[in-house]
Amino acid sequence: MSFSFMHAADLHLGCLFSGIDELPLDLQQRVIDASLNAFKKLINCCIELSVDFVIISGDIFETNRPTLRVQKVFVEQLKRLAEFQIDTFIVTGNHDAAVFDNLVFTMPDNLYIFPTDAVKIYERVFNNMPIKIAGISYAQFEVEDLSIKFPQPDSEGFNIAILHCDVGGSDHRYSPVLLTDLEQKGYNYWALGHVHTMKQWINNSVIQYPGVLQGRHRAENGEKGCFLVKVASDKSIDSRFIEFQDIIWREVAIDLTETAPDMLVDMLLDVKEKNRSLGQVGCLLSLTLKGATRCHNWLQMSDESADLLLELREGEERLDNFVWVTSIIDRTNPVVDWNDLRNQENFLSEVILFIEELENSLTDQNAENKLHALSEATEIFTGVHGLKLEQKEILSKAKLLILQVLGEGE
Ligand SMILES: [Mn+2]
Repeated sequence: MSFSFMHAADLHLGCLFSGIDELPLDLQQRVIDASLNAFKKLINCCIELSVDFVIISGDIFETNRPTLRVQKVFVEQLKRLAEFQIDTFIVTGNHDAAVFDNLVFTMPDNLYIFPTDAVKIYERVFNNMPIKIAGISYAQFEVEDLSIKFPQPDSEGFNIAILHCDVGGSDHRYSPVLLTDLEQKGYNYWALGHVHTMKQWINNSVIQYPGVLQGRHRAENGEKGCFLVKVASDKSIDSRFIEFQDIIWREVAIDLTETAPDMLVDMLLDVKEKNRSLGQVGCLLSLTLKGATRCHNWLQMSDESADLLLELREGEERLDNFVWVTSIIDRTNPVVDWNDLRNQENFLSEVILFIEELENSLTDQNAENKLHALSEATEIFTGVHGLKLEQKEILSKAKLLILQVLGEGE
């Protein structure tokens, strides 16, 4: 290996988290600190692995006026890197454009902030390999395509470009760029920021987004982190994703088809423990229950489902590696003997057979029209709107609904 670096982006230090109002206060504080804790974990790892430098590709801060506390954590952590002679290269993004004009601490000497008016290039040599690191920062919240400002690099050594941009994006505000334009520039590595989920395109150039370091709400679920990039003396790139989140949002679907009511609580407790064993972080877990199950009727009782949530949350607020069940979404159906109903030769059986006929001819245009009407009727009856149901799901809902209306349900 010739050298290595860490490529992070979108730290959003000091971000506000959404959907945490119902958490106990201890856990709320833990979530509020999560972006800072994830950043500290990243710095620990850089020191442990002795990387040669760190790149942060914009949106380091949630706003361009971070609080004193957030600024202090940032500066303290960079100073720790300085003690180990690890440089940090930063561009600003749309969230933190011009933030460095607003900070009240002196930045350490190991921090290199790219200017906003033109691409700047820093040069380094690691194990005899010359490295050039090019980048440009956002001057304000909205910018045009900044990639055109990057010069064609020379072929000597290893060339890195740092940019906060929207690859393939149609939004004109955040430096929309074309993937092919980045590829044609000839840089070995494009260290991108802005897109919050990890994404990579590996061809002649390695072009990648690490995504956020810490998820900020339920939609940013799953593992979050950044790339450890190792470059060999032949310039080949080995890039590995490392998790750094301090709190993880997870969504788990559980099929209860085979679950009897007396197994339900133990089964969900077991799901909770399995999630805890996945890592030493706090977990905010949303459960969706599915399947035609004997648990359905019990789950329909609101008192019981509220109790179930309390049972699953018991004692979690005291644990470092808590698993807090944020919600239980009940999408279960009752158990119905369709064969029996089908054979009854009455109005109900005729309707069921009609729906099943539709199920069997889903590709037919005529069926599409009937299906549309059926979907609207289901929405009117159930009061559920705007759900983009799959066609099959619409039909199975319609079947259950007709059963309910005609009074044959459990
Ligand atoms: Mn961002």
